Amino acid sequence: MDSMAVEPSAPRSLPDRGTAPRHRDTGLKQQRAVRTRGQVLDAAAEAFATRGFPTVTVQDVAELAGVTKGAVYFHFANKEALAQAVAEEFYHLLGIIGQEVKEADLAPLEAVAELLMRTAAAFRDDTMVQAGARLQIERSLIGAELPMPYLGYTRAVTGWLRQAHEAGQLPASVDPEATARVLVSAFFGAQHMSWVLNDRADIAERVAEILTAVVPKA
Ligand code: LUB
Repeated sequence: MDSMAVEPSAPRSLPDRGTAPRHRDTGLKQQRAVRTRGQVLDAAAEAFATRGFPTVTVQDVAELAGVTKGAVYFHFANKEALAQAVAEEFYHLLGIIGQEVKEADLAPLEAVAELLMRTAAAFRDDTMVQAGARLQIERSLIGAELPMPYLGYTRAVTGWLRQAHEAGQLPASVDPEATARVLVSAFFGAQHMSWVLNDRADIAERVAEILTAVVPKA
């Protein structure tokens, strides 16, 4: 699966409630269900980001969300489904960042810098992003398919580096695809180190120095 589609993902549909008759208050009930699902997803993100997939229980998520376990199970079949939904939301958010950078219409090297710096800020500030990244590290412990990591983001970076290369803004000897892999690998390592060593307080500086080292004039 593409891990960083630039298009926003389709709106999530509610679970099929089967034979339940339609009532006049269906709209309100649906609004409440959407809100509850969002609360559960946010609680799952908080739990996975801080404690990791293996130790979190559905009961923990229910308590954090302030709902019953039954309410969690109404929206998500099990803990694996919660992890999948959090990971999908993570890529949805990365996709929004990519789309916003694209729409800012920057010069290609500036776009790469903007993408990485905005992603760094999201890793620092957004629990859903922190949870998605942590779940990807733990993917071998999760009994469900998560979106393929890294490749979508690398493709986005490659596109801008190719443009810069073709416009003569990078030395001819530079391989845009390899440089994109280097940038994404360095970003991934830097965000992880910044998390472990400094609770992400220095992630922006660490990513800025990667940009300086790899694409000096960006
Ligand atoms: C991004 C991560 C962490 C790459 O899958 C992905 O795209 C990503 C998964 O852990 O960061 C951002 C350079």
